[in-house]
Amino acid sequence: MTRQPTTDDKFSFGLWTVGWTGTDPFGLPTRPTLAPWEYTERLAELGVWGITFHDNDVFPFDADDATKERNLARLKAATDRCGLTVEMVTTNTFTHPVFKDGGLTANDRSIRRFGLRKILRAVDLAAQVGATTFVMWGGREGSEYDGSKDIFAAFERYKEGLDTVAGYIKSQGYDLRIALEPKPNEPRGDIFLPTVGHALALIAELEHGDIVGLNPETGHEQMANLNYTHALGQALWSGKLFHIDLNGQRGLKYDQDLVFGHGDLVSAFFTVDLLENGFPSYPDGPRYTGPRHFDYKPARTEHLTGVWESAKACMATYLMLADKARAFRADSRVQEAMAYSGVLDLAQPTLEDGESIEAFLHIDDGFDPDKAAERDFGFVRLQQLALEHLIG
Ligand code: GLO
Ligand code: NI
Ligand code: NI
Ligand code: NI
Repeated sequence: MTRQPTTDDKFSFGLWTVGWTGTDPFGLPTRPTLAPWEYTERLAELGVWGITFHDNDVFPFDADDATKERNLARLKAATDRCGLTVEMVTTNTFTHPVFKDGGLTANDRSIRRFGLRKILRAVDLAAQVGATTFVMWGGREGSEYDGSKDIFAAFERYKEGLDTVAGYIKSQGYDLRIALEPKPNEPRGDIFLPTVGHALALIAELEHGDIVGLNPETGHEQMANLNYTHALGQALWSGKLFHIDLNGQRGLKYDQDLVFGHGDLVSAFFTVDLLENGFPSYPDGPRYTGPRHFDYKPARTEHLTGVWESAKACMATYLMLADKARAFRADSRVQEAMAYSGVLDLAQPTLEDGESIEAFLHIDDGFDPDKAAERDFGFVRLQQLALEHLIG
């Protein structure tokens, strides 16, 4: 077993994660519903630093202002009492049937206007509780049938919506950044912004893209058969890794939201290695310093005790992997293997400083492709050393 988490570890949990009662498309709840403020004390005891929530995790969709304020005050009192930080707030634009065709990209304009207003109100709420990240997961922005959407118009409206929200944040002077959360499908047959790459491309087209970044989720990238660690790496390289949703997924199926590490463990090891140790060749390069946020679902087979066990497991696994990733990087055999593999050579620019392209094109440096092709890279040895640290 590893050490007990502390607030310095910056672990955070969505209220909807530990609060999931086990309802799925085929089954009724298997656990009781608790009030949002009934989770805080236990989370704090476990060493959790922060919580996150959707507007409607705290008050019902149709709540009046008095109810909203009362519930928020109650939650705030509970978080203050046990020293939890509300680090992120998000909007639910997927549960109510009104959003069945999306919030920002619904074909029905009146629904888009309603959806945008709901998001803007949640932005106010986020600022009110001191959150610094506003996640936007467009779960219902998408389609089942290709003929049902004008894709050009959908992207026009997505951009309009995001720029309106980002512009509003700036105009209000809120200390808040938007983090888009890509997902390929579920609940829609196809969701817009299916991957980190798609989201980065949209952000590049925004007027207020400077305060819009990403909240990549382990399982979501893996549902698209993609490499989560690469996604984090590219988001970091782009200066856009604003937040993360850690969990576990086993292959191409529905969004499993398993405990972190209960999916692809080797991938989880390299995810933690990147988050904790950064890029091997860039000690002063971009690092993720935000919350270690878990977006998972405690299996519906478990009692409430299992909910706390699973939250503990997410953090314990992260800490164990962090220890192992540190030992991996410090191991002189690993450093040698990395050098042999040329991992650190990739940081060297391909062209000489100021080299003229004309000269470069005509240079005869005696390079022999057949000779170069003989090079051994030793990637397998390096990977096996990682495994040795992971399970040895
Ligand atoms: C669903 C998403 C969802 C979001 C949440 C935050 O698959 O992961 O849980 O993370 O709504 O906006
Ligand atoms: Ni998810
Ligand atoms: Ni998920
Ligand atoms: Ni998520």
